[in-house]
Amino acid sequence: MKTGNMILVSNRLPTTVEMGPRGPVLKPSSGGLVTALRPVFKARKGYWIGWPGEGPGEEVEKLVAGSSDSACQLIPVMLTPGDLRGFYTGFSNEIVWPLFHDLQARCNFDPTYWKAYVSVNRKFADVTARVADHDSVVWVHDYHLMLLGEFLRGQGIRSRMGFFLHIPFPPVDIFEKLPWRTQILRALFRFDVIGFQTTRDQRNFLSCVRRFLPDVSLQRHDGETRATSGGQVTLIRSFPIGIDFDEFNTHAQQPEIAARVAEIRDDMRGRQIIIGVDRLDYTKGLPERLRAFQHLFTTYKHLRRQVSLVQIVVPSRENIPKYRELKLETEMLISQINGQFGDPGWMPIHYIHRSVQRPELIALYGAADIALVTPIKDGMNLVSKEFCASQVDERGVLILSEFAGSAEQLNHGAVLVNPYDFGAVADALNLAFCMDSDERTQRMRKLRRRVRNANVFRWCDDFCSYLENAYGRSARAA
Ligand code: GDG
Repeated sequence: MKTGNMILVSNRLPTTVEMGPRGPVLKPSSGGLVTALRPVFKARKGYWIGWPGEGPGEEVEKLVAGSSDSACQLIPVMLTPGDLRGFYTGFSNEIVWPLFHDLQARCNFDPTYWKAYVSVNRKFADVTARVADHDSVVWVHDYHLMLLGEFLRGQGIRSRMGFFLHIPFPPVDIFEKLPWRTQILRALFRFDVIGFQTTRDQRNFLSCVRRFLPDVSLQRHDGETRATSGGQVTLIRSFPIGIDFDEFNTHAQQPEIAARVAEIRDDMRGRQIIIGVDRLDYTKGLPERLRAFQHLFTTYKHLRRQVSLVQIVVPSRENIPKYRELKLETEMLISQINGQFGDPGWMPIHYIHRSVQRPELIALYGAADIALVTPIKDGMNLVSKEFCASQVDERGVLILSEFAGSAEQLNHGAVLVNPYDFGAVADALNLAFCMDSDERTQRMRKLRRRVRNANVFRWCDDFCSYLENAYGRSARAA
């Protein structure tokens, strides 16, 4: 079969337009999806379709079209402020994001959001249909674009089409709260392949299909499920996303980074460094982590002055009130802990509220003795993998939430915790603090092997060859 252009579609492009003093300028986008996909598409020919950020329409289109981020051509989907309110802030981030992370009480099921979601998915379909042909491979990413398959098929696009969900898929008793549950499930079955981060998400999705689409026939075989619905065959499987291991590993060994690692360790001399790196998001479990940290100094008094947490918090979705409240709560807890336990020679928490440059991030990962990665729910969590890839001297301990997707792969080397159990997180910190160097090395070696093998390039190849294969199989079945 002839393989045509790869067309990647995601809510955001890898570069975002921002207004500078002399007009719009392009900046790299942040967040897990773009970080993961950027290296894969740097070298690949094809198109990347997405929203480029806010700015004056024509200028933005010209700027994006002329940018040379990669071999891949960037195609902007222009959205109005109204689209962004209803589709992005509203449906995507006030309904799907909290619901799919099991936080139904945070949802705002405003019916106008659904209209905006439908209309923006149509806009994405219109732009995609302009470049897709029979031989294209269309790969749609994430929860913002769950209706795209249906609209593209409606426009007569018959090419291979896959969908990958970067966030968790919730259990049936949570998913059923979604007023548009049937429409969304139905639309997903217009893709040839639906991919999830973990087997847990795949299982949850299949339970929802059984409950709400009884006409879809499901056949399980060897980790994958073949779904037949109205003559179309869709294959469903988990594809845990990875990182570019070599990039972190190689950078971490460069002399400038090694020097920066030594400098950080010298600044924090006499104490173990605990690192936390998160977008400011309630799913990342920041208040819970801080409460566990507070608990640590009351139950393990000998650890006072012996450890410091360096917590990077990257600003995110600041126009949503719940995110602004979270920032206040986080900063209040940090100042409480520093006020309660700190003294002139020791600060329990070093708080960095901005995005740091990649080399500094790698140096911080490399300098840390312990990484504290405790989301209350996470599709995968790339930070847990980046920490391992940057630990070239293999002495760091990874404390990881059981509810991060990465726990399915990293359970043999990490210390797993329930992030809601403050006592257990404090115990894990004490265990990591006291762990001897042999055990640290043994655990970190296992982790690094796993992260190196299941890297992002393999993930991409796996998904794409599976999609190719699935298409062949469904074409034969049709
Ligand atoms: C979604 C899913 C899934 C963070 N701070 C800085 C910085 N980062 C980078 C990290 C990492 C990325 O941001 C965050 O990725 P995560 O996976 O932790 O989280 P989400 O943004 O929520 O991503 C998630 C992911 O998609 C991929 O499928 O794993 O579950 O929610 O790469 O390094 N980068 C720099 N400076 C910072 O200060 N340069």
